[in-house]
Amino acid sequence: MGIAKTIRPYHEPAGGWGALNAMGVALVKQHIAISGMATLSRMNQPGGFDCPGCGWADPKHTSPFEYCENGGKAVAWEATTKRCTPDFFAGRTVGALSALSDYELEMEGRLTHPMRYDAPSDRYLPVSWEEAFAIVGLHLNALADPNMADFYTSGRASNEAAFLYQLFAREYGTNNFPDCSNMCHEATSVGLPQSIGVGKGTVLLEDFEQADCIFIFGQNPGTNSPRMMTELRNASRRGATIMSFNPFRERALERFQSPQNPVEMATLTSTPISSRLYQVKVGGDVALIKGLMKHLVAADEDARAREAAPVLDWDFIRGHTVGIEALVADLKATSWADIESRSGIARADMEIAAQAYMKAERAILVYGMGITQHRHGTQNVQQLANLALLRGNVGREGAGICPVRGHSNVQGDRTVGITEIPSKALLDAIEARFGFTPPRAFGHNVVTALEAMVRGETKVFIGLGGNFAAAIPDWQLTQQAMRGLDLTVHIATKLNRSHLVHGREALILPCLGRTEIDVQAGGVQSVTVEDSMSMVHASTGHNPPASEHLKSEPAIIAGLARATLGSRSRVNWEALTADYGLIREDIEAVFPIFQGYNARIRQPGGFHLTSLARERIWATASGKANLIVCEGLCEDRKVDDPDALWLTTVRSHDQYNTTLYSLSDRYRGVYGQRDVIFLSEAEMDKRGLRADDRVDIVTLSEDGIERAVRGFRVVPHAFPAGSCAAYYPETNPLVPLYAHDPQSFTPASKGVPVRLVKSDLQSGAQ
Ligand SMILES: Nc1nc2c(c(=O)[nH]1)N[C@H]1C(S)=C(S)[C@@H](COP(=O)(O)OP(=O)(O)OC[C@H]3O[C@@H](n4cnc5c(=O)[nH]c(N)nc54)[C@H](O)[C@@H]3O)O[C@H]1N2
Ligand SMILES: Nc1nc2c(c(=O)[nH]1)N[C@H]1C(S)=C(S)[C@@H](COP(=O)(O)OP(=O)(O)OC[C@H]3O[C@@H](n4cnc5c(=O)[nH]c(N)nc54)[C@H](O)[C@@H]3O)O[C@H]1N2
Ligand SMILES: [Mo]
Repeated sequence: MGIAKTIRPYHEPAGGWGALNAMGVALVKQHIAISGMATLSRMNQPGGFDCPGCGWADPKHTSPFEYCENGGKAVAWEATTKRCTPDFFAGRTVGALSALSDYELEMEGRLTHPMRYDAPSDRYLPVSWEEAFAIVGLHLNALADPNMADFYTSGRASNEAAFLYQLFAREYGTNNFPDCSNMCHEATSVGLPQSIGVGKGTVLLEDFEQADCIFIFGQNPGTNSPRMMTELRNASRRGATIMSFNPFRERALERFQSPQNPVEMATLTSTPISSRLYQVKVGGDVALIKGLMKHLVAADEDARAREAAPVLDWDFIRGHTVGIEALVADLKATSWADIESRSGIARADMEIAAQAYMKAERAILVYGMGITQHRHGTQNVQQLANLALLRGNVGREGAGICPVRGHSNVQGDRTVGITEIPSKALLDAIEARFGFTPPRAFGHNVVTALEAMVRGETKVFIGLGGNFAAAIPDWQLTQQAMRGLDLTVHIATKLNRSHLVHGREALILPCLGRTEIDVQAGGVQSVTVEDSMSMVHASTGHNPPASEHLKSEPAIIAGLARATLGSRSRVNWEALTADYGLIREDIEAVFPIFQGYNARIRQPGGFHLTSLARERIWATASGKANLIVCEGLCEDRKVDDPDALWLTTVRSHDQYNTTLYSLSDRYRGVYGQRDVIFLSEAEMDKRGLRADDRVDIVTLSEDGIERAVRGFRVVPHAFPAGSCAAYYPETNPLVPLYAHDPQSFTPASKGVPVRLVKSDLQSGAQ
């Protein structure tokens, strides 16, 4: 790694030459030369592959090469020329591998062979595909109840792979589909349907061209969806008001230099993005949004008293919503003092934002993990929906709610049936199409899956991608539970922690990545994905596979299904693997919104899955959009420790979830290290701490169990009172499994009550 551990504030705008330079470094690190650049040029192009990075949309997938630093890193990570071969495994016990860091594990490169854990030698040894499939079949068929197995999905899987996966698990007999989105946008999937009848966003990329006002809550686009910066930069240049609400002053939310713009690059100029950044306290969003709405309601009453134009959109509210009286009553009953102290933002400052919002003809509310990953995540989402509805900002051009999805196909996986709480319509449609009776009982989400593992009820875990063991909360408890399983199976492209935190038997099944050519009996195959704006389009790999032994995800799932279900299966797995067009025909039969699927993906840019809320049709029980009251200000649990701080766990600029591209975080000025905690000077003074001191971070647990990470370096940062931040996943041991949103079960990884203890350790090792 070789980078000195330094803290050096970053004064440049986001993007720009720093981003181009970082991209070059990533290519060199992955040993990719010119061919890497050729690969990049096919990203998000007609006939090319969909970027395996984030779920942000592309301008119809028809624009010239759109440069994105972190998209480029995601591709370089997959297209690396490094290989993790059986020789590598032969030389190391799993015990020895466990001592390597997550960064070192993935730096070994692409997995090349199916591997099986051999307990006597504590090593992974090569295994044939047929044998691997048979082992899974044996285990699954030996279970007394199919609900003793869990089928996890990470959101990179294509629609075709995800559909086959749910079909396999449902024919086998379970709805146990813990999914990465359970830790991510589940508060959206649960909260928005109650408010507006759909669990997805209501905007298209075009809407950004028309919005006068864009508010960004708890989302870091410069790092996690850099292609969104193009929309923000254009909006800013047009004179739209952009404001952000985030405990960090994220650099890209302040200033951005577009690597696509020759003038900005040559003259080292940049575009200011947010006209104001509100540094809300960690967990203070319900208070903040209520403050904004309280201003709107007051301004509306004032306007109406003066017989001026109303501030609220009363035609919309009366015609399309229910609950306005209760909402207004709640806002009036909530005091400014409470709103200010809980949000950390002064009433007068909130008024400036409210004024900008009420002046705007069309506003978009964008949000990310800072909103969803709380015990009150669903309530956060619903208060944002209220804010949009009060001014009729849903179902109009240039306006809407925009949850920014994480993984590139996390939304699509959900659309094609990865859900532990299937509707009757879905199960009936599966039964009608395939002729087997799927289980009706609801299954596990991530939290309930982990609880069942902890209780010893689960025996088999299968992971379609992802790094479950590292992404989950409460490692001490949950990783130990994973080690108690009979069998763990991971369909993966690179070695990661989850392969080492294994059950008594374990398999690693290496698969093709999205950039690679997928040849099946019926010829070269494409897959399809759905982005954050509900656009569905095809993705076709062009690189030769990393190894001749790899199989595609659909082929692996079909292999598992055949070995498990044998002749009792009603599904023709071979035919579906030979031609993914047939999988799409099945998807279309089960989900009528995909009508004309195979034809429509041939259109450049793909097609849009209509969202009813966009048409102002409300698929709620009331038939209207619901203005939902949230009691109080979500003070989280009473924490009686006067030294308590609220910790939020965030991504650096150089990671993709549990994958670390480097140990640095350029925009936040941190180099060569990740064991740091960001804290304001005021909070440091209170604790007698100085910059570079080392502290242990200890959760204020409710169950008496000690949760701590040790030796983290204090980095002064202008941060709100009572709040602090550190990196995910290093701090996942601090997030208790019980600390989740009771409605959506999203772990509260953005709101952990902690205290700091001076540490003797000089490194961040636990
Ligand atoms: N390069 C890259 N791209 C990615 C990913 C990646 O790891 N790397 N991950 C992908 C995935 S799966 C996802 S879900 C998305 C995640 O993308 P984001 O939603 O941007 O995720 P985070 O970085 O976890 O946190 C978002 C922001 O929330 C702020 N925040 C923290 N706590 C609070 C709070 O209490 N209130 C408010 N208002 N803000 C808060 C943080 O300061 C941070 O700026 O990105 C996707 N894209
Ligand atoms: N404390 C805390 N915890 C969090 C979060 C947080 O903000 N804070 N964020 C949460 C969120 S938003 C999410 S989405 C989860 C992420 O949880 P996951 O989705 O489970 O994790 P990733 O790190 O994205 O998974 C990386 C692994 O995916 C595999 N992989 C990559 N590409 C492919 C592919 O094409 N096919 C297959 N089969 N495998 C592939 C590689 O082996 C790689 O090691 O973590 C959650 N956990
Ligand atoms: Mo995510």
